[in-house]
Amino acid sequence: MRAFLGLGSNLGNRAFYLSEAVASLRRSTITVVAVSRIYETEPWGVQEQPMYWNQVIEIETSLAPLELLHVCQEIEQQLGRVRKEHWGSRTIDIDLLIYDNEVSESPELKLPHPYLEEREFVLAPLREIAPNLILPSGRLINAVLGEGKVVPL
Ligand code: PH2
Ligand code: MG
Ligand code: MG
Repeated sequence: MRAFLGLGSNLGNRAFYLSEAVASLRRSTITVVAVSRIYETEPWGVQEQPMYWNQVIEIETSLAPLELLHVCQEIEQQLGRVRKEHWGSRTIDIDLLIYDNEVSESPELKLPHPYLEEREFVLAPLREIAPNLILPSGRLINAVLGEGKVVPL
């Protein structure tokens, strides 16, 4: 199945955490098909925290959505993620944005990602690697602009 993952880091060596996350995904059963540039982005939600670095990758996987989520969570833990405040600072966050045409409303996993189309820190890197993507709302990604300032590195 084809899926898109969103990566974010705003604690410590952000370049290291992003590249280690991609390397760890590659070492698992996941094939990384495309990797966007890194974008420096203003914090969305809770504003009093350091600037984020965000990236989106396209993957091919035979893992089911929950299995993929668990692989992502394991990598977050290996990279020192500590969950404190909701939307707070983190060394690494790996989110499932889109998984094929899967829709999930379970408490553990919401698909597509509920804020996908509002956040420019997700849309900008996603637009870069998938300019013809039709978003879950049915709109072409090139026609949708999210909120928040983002600058490619
Ligand atoms: N992640 C959040 C909350 N706010 N802001 C930016 N710029 N980038 C993120 O990855 C991010 C955020 C919760 O996961
Ligand atoms: Mg997130
Ligand atoms: Mg997350």
